[in-house]
Amino acid sequence: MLDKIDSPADLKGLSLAALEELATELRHEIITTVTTTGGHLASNLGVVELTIALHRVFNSPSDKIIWDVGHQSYVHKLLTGRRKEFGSLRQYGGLSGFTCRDESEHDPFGAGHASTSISAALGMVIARDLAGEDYHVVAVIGDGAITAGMSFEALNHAGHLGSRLIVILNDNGMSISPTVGALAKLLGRVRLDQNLLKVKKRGKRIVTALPKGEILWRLSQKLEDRFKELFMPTPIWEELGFTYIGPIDGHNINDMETVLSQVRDSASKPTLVHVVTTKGKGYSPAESNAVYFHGVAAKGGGNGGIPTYSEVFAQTMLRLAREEPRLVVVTPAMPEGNCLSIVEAEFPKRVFDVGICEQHAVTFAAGMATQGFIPVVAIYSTFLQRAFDQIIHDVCLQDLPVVFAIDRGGIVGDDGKTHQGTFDISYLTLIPNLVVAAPKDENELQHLLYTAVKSGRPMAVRYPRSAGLGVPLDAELREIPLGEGEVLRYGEDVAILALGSSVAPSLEAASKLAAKGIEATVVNARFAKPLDASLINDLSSRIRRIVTVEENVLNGGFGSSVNKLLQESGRCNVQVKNIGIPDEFVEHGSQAVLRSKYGLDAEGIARQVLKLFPDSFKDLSLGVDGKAKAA
Ligand SMILES: Cc1ncc(C[n+]2csc(CCOP(=O)(O)OP(=O)(O)O)c2C)c(N)n1
Repeated sequence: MLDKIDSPADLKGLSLAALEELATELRHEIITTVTTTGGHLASNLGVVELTIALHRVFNSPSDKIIWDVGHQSYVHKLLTGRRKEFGSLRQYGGLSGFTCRDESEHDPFGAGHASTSISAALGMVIARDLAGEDYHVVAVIGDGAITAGMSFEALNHAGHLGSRLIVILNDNGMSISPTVGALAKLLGRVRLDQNLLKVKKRGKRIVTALPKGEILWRLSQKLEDRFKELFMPTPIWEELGFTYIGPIDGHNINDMETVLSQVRDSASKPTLVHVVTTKGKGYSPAESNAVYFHGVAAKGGGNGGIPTYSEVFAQTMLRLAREEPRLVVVTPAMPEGNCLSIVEAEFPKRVFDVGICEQHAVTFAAGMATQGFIPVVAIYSTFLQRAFDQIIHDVCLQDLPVVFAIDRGGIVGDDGKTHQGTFDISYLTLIPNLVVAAPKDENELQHLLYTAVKSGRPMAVRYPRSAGLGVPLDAELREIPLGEGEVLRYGEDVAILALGSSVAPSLEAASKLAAKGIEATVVNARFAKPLDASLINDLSSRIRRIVTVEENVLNGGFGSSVNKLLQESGRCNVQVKNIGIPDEFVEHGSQAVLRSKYGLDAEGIARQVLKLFPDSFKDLSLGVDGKAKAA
């Protein structure tokens, strides 16, 4: 079946039996591919029938289907002409793991971050109406993503405008972890109600056989009304100005087609169709453990037993929570990614999953800090972008002691452009009062977290997505003086100032350079703010070439702060080279491939340092394999 589908048009004439067969093949294709390439598995298995129904009822690309987050768009990709490239999912140069406007005309809006679909869809709706056109706009959003403030801002606005917009709420009860919050509870009652409805249907068959005056009959009518009052979430959506339809079984293609066709043909105002699905549907390991199978790693991964930075973060939090009763941890819907289960298990009242609500997470933490608590916001670099103003206005302006534990800083790899953590050093170092640090290894991570918790200041500690370097973890935690770097290696030809994950490859680059007769000093900067001004000034008074290395955009990054310092210190005679990410978005691919592309691995760093040397060194240029090449 799947071989015959090149575009959604090929779905239109198929029988229900053929569609069900197609659903099975789609699941098979997704399971075999994603368990090799890595990617979002359970979410995609849950939307197979929904995606088929959407593409049969609507006419993409003239009708616009917008997938929130875009992580569940694999079925959509397979049905919209991307089957042949599907094996390249998330690989360098291959298909993106999310929706992407550059990839297909069937992706009207790119995503990767959650909760943008209703706003984008509403924008398209208004553009359509202003242009006098007549297509349908459908936003598909999960029960996790709809809890974000941005979704509610959009719902509120959509209800106010009253224009024809279709929102499909794909409710599987799960974000990555179980969805949290009052709305989740309300939706949970509806899902429960589905089961109750089944029981009720059976009961009704018996009861309707009774004469109308019977007590049992009257009781059943009362119960039915009570069920509706108790369980149906209609009022909340209706009050927001939407027509509510549902709940519908999201694995029944027929039912969905019937409802979606009705909505397509008759809705004239915002309409929310509530579809209930099972995350991981059709693959029992994923159905029974949707959290684990939300995202799976590519084949051949593994850390060789070395703990990841995220794991060391969580272990450190556990230690600190035992010693410091004022410590609390806040996560915006990422307890899994941040490995927080060990902390939550021991301190369930001091770990807060606030949902996909980064802005709220930061201000919520600020509020707790005003009352003497020490909140640690555990967050991915890319998602912290959402809370830029909250960091400035609510935390730093009031100089509150909130710790930002920033995971996935730098190049994250296969999630691609939407997820790279390559901006945080820039957007954090410009904020007054904030200390910004990055450890050279997992041992230093624990000391910097300890330092941050003790500091009484707003402080960010940024670390990469990877296993640690395998260094031993000190038993005693110690405070590192704020703004103090360390010299790891001495050499008089060039000083390489490296930040965080760039320290290890810089050291390796220094060894390569030494083999060619160039002696490099290597500094673990540790702090992007405040800089170790005395160390940098001292080095620049003795060494004529300064190189900075960071996994961050060069604009406004660590290197640019060093440049400013050198300029202010009047070091005009020093030759400076900044190594980092140029002014562009970093696409998807493995971390190794991307680091090599941007010259951020040892080889690339050594090659760029060599360029600083006069003609006498030219014949020392390194080949791509790291061996010296004769000029
Ligand atoms: C702003 C933002 N925060 C966090 C994430 C990480 N994330 C990706 S998918 C997801 C869960 C989404 O849940 P839901 O919308 O219910 O979709 P499901 O996977 O259950 O189908 C989260 C938290 C993100 N993509 N964007």
